Amino acid sequence: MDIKTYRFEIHGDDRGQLIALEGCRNIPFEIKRVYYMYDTVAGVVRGKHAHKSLEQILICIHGSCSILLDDGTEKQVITLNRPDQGLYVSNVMWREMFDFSEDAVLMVLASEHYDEKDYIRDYDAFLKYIGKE
Ligand code: T46
Repeated sequence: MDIKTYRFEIHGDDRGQLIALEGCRNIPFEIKRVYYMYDTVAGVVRGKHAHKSLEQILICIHGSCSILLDDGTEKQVITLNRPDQGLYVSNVMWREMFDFSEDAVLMVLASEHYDEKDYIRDYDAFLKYIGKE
């Protein structure tokens, strides 16, 4: 599986660090939505779905967490633990987020507005959708 990760430029000076994210520049799509999760309960697994069209970049801007990506053939786990590291998650990719540190803040940049109809929340339905059933 071809996993795409990004390392964003850090504009650091004697005041501290700053990272700038711009749609269609260092983010590969127009950003239509930003959301983030924090205070995640220990041991919880989030996600467990795929999207029909949505593309996203996941950035753990504080703390750490792990992301399982599954294209229906292969699975890979990526650990996010740096505010300058982004993980591209394409459409039609099953994802699960787990192993959140207590202080984790996972920020997501999304290519589309929220649309429940874009979700595939059942794994067998996902396999069927991609013709792997
Ligand atoms: C994804 C992974 C990485 C909204 O009202 N607007 C939103 O933009 C989002 C993302 C969620 N919600 C509501 C819908 C649910 O009532 O927030 C609640 C929790 O959402 P969900 O259970 O879908 O959260 P996760 O963490 O399982 O999944 C989220 C995204 O939904 C999903 O697109 O790829 O993060």
